[in-house]
Formats: sequence, structure tokens, C-alpha cells
Amino acid sequence: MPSRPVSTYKPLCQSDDKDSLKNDIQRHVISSLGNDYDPPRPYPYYKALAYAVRDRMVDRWIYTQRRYHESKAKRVYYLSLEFLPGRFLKNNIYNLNMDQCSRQAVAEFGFDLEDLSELEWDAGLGNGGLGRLASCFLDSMAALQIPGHGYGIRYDYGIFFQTLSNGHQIEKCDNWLRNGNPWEFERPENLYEVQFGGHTEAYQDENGKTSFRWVGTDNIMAMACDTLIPGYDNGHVINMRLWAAKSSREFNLEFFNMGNYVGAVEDRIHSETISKVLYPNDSVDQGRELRLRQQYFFVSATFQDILRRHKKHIACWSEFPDHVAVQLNDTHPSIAVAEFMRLLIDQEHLEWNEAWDVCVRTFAYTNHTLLPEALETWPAALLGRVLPRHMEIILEINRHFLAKVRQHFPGRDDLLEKLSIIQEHPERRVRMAHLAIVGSHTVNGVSALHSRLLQERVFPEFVELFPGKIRNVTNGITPRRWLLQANPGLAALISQHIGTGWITHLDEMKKLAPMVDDPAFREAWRKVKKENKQRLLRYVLRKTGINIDESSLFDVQVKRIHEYKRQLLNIIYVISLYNRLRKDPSSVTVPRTVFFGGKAAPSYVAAKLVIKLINSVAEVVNNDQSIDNKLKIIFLSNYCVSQAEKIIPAADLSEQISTAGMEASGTGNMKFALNGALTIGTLDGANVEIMEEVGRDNIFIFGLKAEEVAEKRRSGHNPWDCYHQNPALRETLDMIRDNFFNPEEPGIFQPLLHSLLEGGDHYMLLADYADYAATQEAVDKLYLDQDEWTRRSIINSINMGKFSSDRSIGDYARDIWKVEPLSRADFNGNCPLPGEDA
Ligand code: 26W
Repeated sequence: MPSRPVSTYKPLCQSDDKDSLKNDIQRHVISSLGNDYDPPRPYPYYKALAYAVRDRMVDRWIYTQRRYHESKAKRVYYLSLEFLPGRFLKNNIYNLNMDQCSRQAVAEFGFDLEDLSELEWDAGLGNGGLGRLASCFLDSMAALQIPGHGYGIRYDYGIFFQTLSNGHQIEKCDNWLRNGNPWEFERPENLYEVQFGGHTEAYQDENGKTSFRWVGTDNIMAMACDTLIPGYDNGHVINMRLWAAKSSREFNLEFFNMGNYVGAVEDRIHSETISKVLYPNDSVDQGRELRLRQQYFFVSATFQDILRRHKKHIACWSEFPDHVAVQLNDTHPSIAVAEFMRLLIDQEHLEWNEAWDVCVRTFAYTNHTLLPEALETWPAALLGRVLPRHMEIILEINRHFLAKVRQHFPGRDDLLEKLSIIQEHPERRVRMAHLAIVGSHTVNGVSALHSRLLQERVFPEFVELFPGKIRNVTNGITPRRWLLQANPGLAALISQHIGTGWITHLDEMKKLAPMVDDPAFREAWRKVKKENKQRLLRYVLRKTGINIDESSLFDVQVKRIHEYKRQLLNIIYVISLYNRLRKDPSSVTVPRTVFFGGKAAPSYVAAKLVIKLINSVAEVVNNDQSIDNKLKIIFLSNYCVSQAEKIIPAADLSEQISTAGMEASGTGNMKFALNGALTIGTLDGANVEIMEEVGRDNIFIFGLKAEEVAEKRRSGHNPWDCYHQNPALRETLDMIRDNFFNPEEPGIFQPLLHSLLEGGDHYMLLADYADYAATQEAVDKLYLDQDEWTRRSIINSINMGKFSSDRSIGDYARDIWKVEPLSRADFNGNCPLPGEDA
């Protein structure tokens, strides 16, 4: 197709004023939704508004595409099995600067934008931090005008919907597409074919060279579903392209012609299962065949799409990495290394070394975890069966790699085994992290501490072999969703004093530093927090029927439930607080509401038991009239992005209490601090850098450091010593043992106690308990001094500049991708004049 110059693009040019928006909404109610516009009903009006907003993005997107094309800018492809965008409506409205006119438009139909927005189902296509990070990164790429694309899978069912039954987690399927999805464009007319299974065969090509082909495969089609991601007030719109599996037409036809109609339909259903469901594990790899198929399905479709876009514009393959950077979000898409080699060698007929050079210069890989059980490996037999040609290529990559290892470390056969992409015992498996490291030019961890531990503990020999390859890019969060949108009161207060520059330059929040000493400003800051707490309180009342005291300290731990995140440490402390209250209500000076939220992987028995324990304790504590309403425990079911937006702005205290050395970064920690919560946390992940930014005096740090945890594990830690030395801890553990909270189901919490006392307390809960409890008392003490608390709250919030995902994306763009932002587009809702040069 001939290229279409920017200058000839004629936008449809819907204007963003209220009246044209109203017009479009009613038009969509009629012609897109087939409804009567009168009387206005909320759901069709929500959807019609979404369509009207989408209309305004499409113009800008096409325009952005043309600018990429014309400028021949280098592009970034962010490959991720997970994206966790949450709701789109308000986000898109804010980013397009349509806030005012949208509110007015819907108000004139009798609606409130907040209420309409609640009708949208969260897009929950991710498990937790890694998926949400991917979505924050897309927002920042769009904000910074970086030519970027997100690629992933359009799961029919996202992360499960969590309900509680008698305090136990119950998983329900998240049928998020049930009412359709007004944001996406499905593209059934453009499909790519993805191969599976079959076998490889050698043949002589026309020059007599031995080549390989992959034949006899089962094929599945990939259909693109595009969701547009607008930058903040800049006319730049990027695309998140998610693949949905479709049955291959030919294959069906064959069955059909054989008269096997039902067989054909069954086969179709079978093919389409590939993109049915997101795997709900956020750390332990279950090694299921369908998961491998998902990974390859999405990688194959993505590379066909990338090559289609770039092939015709490059003179030779060696310049491909000057046009394309591919970022692998964890090892989940790392089969891409083998796939790209296959395409270059089998289809493009490059020599091995030439292809390898192109491949390594194209990829970079982000590691998100130090947990050994989370490092993906695939049984060689399985990989060989599902992707036989890739298995051959991986073995060849490994042969070349091990030759390099031998050369570098002569006589060190132990290292060959350690570094090999293939693990031999107890079963032959492919180590995807090794494949990703070897196949990339850069590997990064996600916080300073995590990157250092990666270098020192997990991959020291790789550091020696590839000096400078393993680096750090500290994570970040988008201030558009996590402050502007989630906390409009605070955003308005900030803008009132320093203008709106902070929205795209979060460092500018520092301009508020002099205001810390202004009592009126502190008062205004407190007022916003109070209103946010009232908003959350109303939500909790609606959802649980529980009344909470708005003046109590809102103490919050929301994140996936995992032993290393230590929700158990938190609830054990809460029980000890309860015990103090039972003995003497006046001994506790600060009333607290302790919030928990988070999902446990369905097969993670210990994590599910922690949920049950929290709920059992809540049941007893919340119904105990003797404690003067000084303690409430709230487990909010189905924690998700939209719920986080309600909880985080209302928090006083942010619990970031993982065992040091185990949380790669954390990003919730950043969201809370940005919204003025004080952190109680260990020196883990990005907490370390948060402390550096806000100052040691403005954060509650406790517990063992990463090195001390390692040392204690080596030298042996005796949990019984902690038990015997701390009467409050002992009392608490005894109550759990004696079924105080679960008289109806005696013994159910024994496994938790066992892992603490008999199982060696791997996560150092008991080792850190005393310091945690003492630090919680320091929290209470400070909370009594509301003025000082507010001062520190402000200091936290205004020093979060480093944790904007704009900074993270800026680092990636400059240091890893080597891409330049496009200059600011002229297209800002206004049509460029014909012939005008953008
Ligand atoms: C194979 C199953 C699986 C699925 C997801 C294994 C591992 C994962 C992710 C690595 C889990 C995850 O979300 N990790 C989190 O990534 C965040 C973004 O970098 C970090 O802030 C968190 O500390 C890290 O736990």
C-alpha cells in the first residue's frame, strides 16, 4: 500500500465540545446500540459515551500511525502475557482532556459520570504487579510520544472474580466480555496462521544448501483486537493489540466436507480454547501445555505482524534492530527468541551467526522475580512435541552458547551445567530465563535492590560472561490514573498551588515543599484525605454492611496474597492489638481500621488459609462490643484495579512488609505514597528507593535486611526462641492453635502454625515480629500528632517524582530501546490544515 502522508489526512474531526458530544452519544444509542434514546437509560448511555470517546481517539490514532510511518521512527514492541488496564472510560476522558464536557454532557441527560463509569467491567487480563506495570507503561509511552505498541492475549476470561463464602475464597469466572466491549476493534478480516505440533524435515534449497521446514502442523488463526491508548493531552494514541484464537477455516472445511459437521464444530471449539483463560498463578509456574501454547500463539502472531510492518522498509536484516526494539515482559514471551531465529533462518535464509546477531540486538528482557519457583522451565519433551522446530533451534542456540562458556571458563564443567539453557536433572527442561538472557542485549531488574540481587545471587556467572548486560530500571506508576483520576480532590489541591505541570512531570510536585509549613495547606490536605476516607467508608458499608469510624487510622494491605508478602504477619499483629483491647480498651490510643484485599492463586492452599484466618479474626473482632469500636478488620473481596482506585486515596498507612529480598519492586507502595499514605515496610524492593526519596524519618522501616535474611537462613533461625521471648506473640499463636477464632472448624489453621514453628519460618515472620509490633506503636504515636502526620504525608507525596512510569519509560527508551520520542503532534482535536506539515 502506498504510504499516505500526514498532511493529507482528513480527520473526521468531531469536536470536543459538549453539544457535539451529546449529539454523538444519542446517535450511538440509536445507530450503534439499536436503542431508543428516550428515556435515557444508564447502560446504553455509558456505552454510547464510550463509543463517542473512542471516535475521538481513532482520528488521533490514525494520525499517529502516519507520523510513525513518515518519520521512519524506531518502534518499541512491549510483549506481555498480561495487561491490567482496569476501566477505560474515565482514563480516556481525562487523557483526552474531555473531563468537563463529558460531565456536562451526561449531566444534561440526567447522569453522573462517576455512576456511568461504575457500569464498566474491569479489564482484568493480568494477575497483579506485572500486568498493571505493563498498562502503566503503555500510558507513559503514549504520554511521552514514544512510537510503541503493546502486544498480548485477549483472554475471554480474565483474572477470576473472587467472592467469599464463610470466609473462604471462592473463584467465579470473570466473563468480562459478556456485555460486549465498546473499546476494542476486532479485526476478523486480518488473520494470521499459527502452527503447532507436526515435525521438521530437511531439504536442499535452490543453492544446494540444507534448510529445514516445519510441516504436518495443526494450525490456529489469530485475530487482532485493538484497544487504543491515548497519551495525556498530546494527540498521541498508541495501540494495545491483543490476539484472540480462531479456528482455522481450511481445517474446518476438511472435516465438514467429510460429512462430520459436529466434528468440525468440536474442532473449532478446541482451537479457540487457546485464548480462553488467563492463568491465575502469579508466581508458581504450573507448566501446563495450554500455557505454552498461549505463549507461542501470541508470540507467533506478533512476529508475523511486526515483520509485515517492517520487512518492506529495510534494506537488509542487519538494520532491523535499528528500527525495532522488542521488550519481553518476564520470560513469558521468551519463546520469541527461538521464533525469530526460526523466521530468519528457515524463511529468510540468513546464516546462523548473522541471524543471531540480529536477534540479540532486537530483544531485551525484564525479570520480575527472584523466587526460584517462579522461574519458568518447560519439559524438553513437551516443547519438542508442541514446537519441534523451536526445540531444535534452542538446542543449537545452547550449543553455541556453551562453546562460549567453555572458552570463557576453561575446565569449569560445573558451570556448563549451571548456565546451560537445558537443565538435565531430574528431567530435561528448558530454562526460559537462560534463553531470554542469552538471546537479549540487555536484561533488567525492576528496583535497585532486585537488580543487585539478580546480579549477585541469581546470575553471577552471566554477569561475568556478559559484563554490563544485567541492569536496573526501577518501576513506576502513571500519575494520570493513580493521582489525577483516582484522587480528584488531591489533584485539584495540588494544581491550585503549582499548576498542572505535575501531571506529566511528576518531579514538579517538589514545588509544594514550602507549603509543608503552611497550616492552612496542611488543613486542606487533611480535608481531602478525610473526604476520601468517607467515600471509602460508604463503599464498605454498601459492600459489607460494616460501619467504620472515619477518624480511625486506615491501615491497608492490598495485593496478591502470598506467603512472602506476609499478610499473616499483619493479622498476627492485629490479633495482639485485639488482645490488648480486650484486657484494657484504654491502653490503645488510636482506633484502627485494618483493610485487607487480594486474591490467592486457586491452587495456593497456604494463601487461601490466610484469607480464611483474616476473615475468621474479623468476624470475632468486629462483633466484640467490649473493645469500644477501636478495631475493625475489613477484607474487601475481589480486589482489582477499580477497587484500588477507591482504597488507595483513603489510606493513612501502607503495609509493604514482604520478607526482605523477596519482593522484586512492588508498585502499590508507590501508589500509596503518592496519595499521601505513610509506609510501614521492610527494606525490600522499591521501598529502599522510596526511603531514599522521602527521607528515613518519613517512613516506618523495620525488620531484617535482605542480607540478614540470607544469613539467618544459612545459620539457622529458631522460631521457638521468638515464641518464648515475646508473650504477646505467644498468646496470639496459642489462640490460633486453640481454635479461638474457629471453634466450629477446629484445627484448620494448624498448617499455618506448623510452617511458622516447625517448618523453619522461611519467611521470617516470627523473626521480624517484635520489630514490626514496636514500629506499629511508633505509628500510633505519630498518628496522635495529626499535624506532624500530615506534614509527613505531604512530604511522601511530593517526593514521588522518581516513581512516575514516565521516568521508567524514559530510562528504557534512552538506555535500552534507543528510541526517540516523536515531536509534539499538532493534532490536538483540531484538524491540521491541508498541506500543513505536522
Ligand atoms: C508463571 C506464572 C507467573 C506469572 C506471573 C510467574 C511470575 C509472574 C510475575 C513475575 C508476578 C509478578 O507480578 N511480579 C511482580 O512484578 C511487579 C512488576 O515488576 C513487581 O513490582 C512485583 O514486586 C513482582 O512481584
